[in-house]
Amino acid sequence: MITISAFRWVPPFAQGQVRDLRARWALEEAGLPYKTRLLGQGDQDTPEYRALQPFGQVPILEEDGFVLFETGAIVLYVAERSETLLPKEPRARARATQWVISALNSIEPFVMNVALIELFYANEEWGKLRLPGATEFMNKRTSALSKALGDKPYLDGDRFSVGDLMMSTVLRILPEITENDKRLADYVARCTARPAFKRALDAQLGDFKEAA
Ligand SMILES: N[C@@H](CCC(=O)N[C@@H](CS)C(=O)NCC(=O)O)C(=O)O
Repeated sequence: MITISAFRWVPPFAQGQVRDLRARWALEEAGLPYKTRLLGQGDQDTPEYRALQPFGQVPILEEDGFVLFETGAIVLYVAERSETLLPKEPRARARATQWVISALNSIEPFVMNVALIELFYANEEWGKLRLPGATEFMNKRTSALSKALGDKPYLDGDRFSVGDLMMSTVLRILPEITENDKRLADYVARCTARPAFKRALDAQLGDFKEAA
């Protein structure tokens, strides 16, 4: 059975955001059962875990001795077993992959620039100076994304794919993105209304509740 690593507990602001959610959601969409390997304080820095995840982060996926890190790689690995996530038609598959990479490479870094300042450096002088520029850059990217989405329900048209799974998890990192853009708000709401997302979120939150 597949195992996903996750933190045993994180502070409330991070609950529902930790990136094992992406892996859990993909597994739920694919109908694949999984168990969790919950990391306590310090476990991420043990040589054993670092050998599996060089940066000491969650999640990793383990299956029969095979180990994978990076959520992009993990959701694509899982998506290979789910036509819901990855269409069979080669060009539609390529476009779904394109949106996964776009979420991680063209949107997430700019969202994280803002999120990190807001969460950890809002009271630092440099943070106050940097925030408007970082926000402006992020907004440029998210409004371009909104335009590309247009009136379509999903990024590639009528069909949800692993690209939407990744993009919607990136967009929900910062509530202000969807508060300022109705089209992206509707898009994220559409993606996260999927029963598989709800199961994944409940599972992550359930693990935190158990540990509290
Ligand atoms: N690029 C990585 C990022 C993973 C990541 O940032 N994980 C966070 C939790 S959401 C983490 O483990 N943070 C602890 C740390 O970086 O030390 C991925 O997509 O898998």
